[in-house]
Amino acid sequence: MAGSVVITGASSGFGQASAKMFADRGYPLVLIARRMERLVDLKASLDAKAPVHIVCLDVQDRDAVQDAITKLSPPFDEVRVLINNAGLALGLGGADTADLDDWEAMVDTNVKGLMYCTRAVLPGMVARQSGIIINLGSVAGRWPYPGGNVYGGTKAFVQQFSRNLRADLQGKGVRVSCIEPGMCETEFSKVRFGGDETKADAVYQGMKPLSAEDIAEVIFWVAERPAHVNVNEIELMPTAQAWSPFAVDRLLE
Ligand code: NDP
Ligand code: 8X3
Repeated sequence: MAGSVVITGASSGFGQASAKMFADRGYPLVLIARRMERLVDLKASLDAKAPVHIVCLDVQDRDAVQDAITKLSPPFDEVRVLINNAGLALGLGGADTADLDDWEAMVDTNVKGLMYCTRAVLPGMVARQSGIIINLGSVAGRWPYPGGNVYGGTKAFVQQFSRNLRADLQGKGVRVSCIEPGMCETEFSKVRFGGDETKADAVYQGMKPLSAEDIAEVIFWVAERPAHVNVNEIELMPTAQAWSPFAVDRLLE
């Protein structure tokens, strides 16, 4: 296969499911996350199917991201697909009580980390006049909900950054897509609630959420469209999820 697939946040959820899907087709994989032991286990499970290079780094670390991408050697050095997936929500509190450290960590990861990875792969893609960047947005970047505050704001950035990348990259042979899922059962809610599994489980109680494999299938389909087809945005939700009416605070006189 020509070109590698770089997946950030490959140690869990969408990233891990995507790694398995691309490995089944033999693509050289560059798998990035902070938890080394997870990456080692994943590589061991994929080694028979595809070449796998693991990189333990924090996408918030600009120099580490740049270094990891520029030092890739064959068969990984020509990045064909970047899946900008590493990200997180921290907390579901109101804006007046939220923890500023949580807010900064979301901005540093979901916005700045995604920027660093994008900037690191783009010169090579533009020089080769080919490649695709697939960004993980969220319904939270399109629709407000209580407690979504900064998390939703970071995902709105991802949506608009994706569109602006399309504008910059027009005529350069590089495609950009933004995938915006709704509720999906991964480690996402466990992370959001600081490891509280009871709270995380309650999010998906009594409904059927999307699975990581559902999202990996969409990512794979988007990546595999022919070079002249750019899927701009895809929003998807579990059938059980939809919108609420406007909230109205009625002042009783
Ligand atoms: P998971 O928590 O299961 O996976 C998140 C992945 O991101 C992990 O592999 C984690 O690895 C990695 N990650 C987090 N922070 C960093 C960092 N600073 N540096 C490197 N890697 C990092 O969540 P999902 O798979 O559900 O989420 C993936 C993406 O999809 C996120 O961007 C999320 O916001 C988005 N999303 C999720 C939805 C959901 O309902 N699950 C819906 C819509 C969008 P490690 O901890 O090892 O670094
Ligand atoms: C994750 C989906 O609805 O929990 O991005 O914000 S949601």
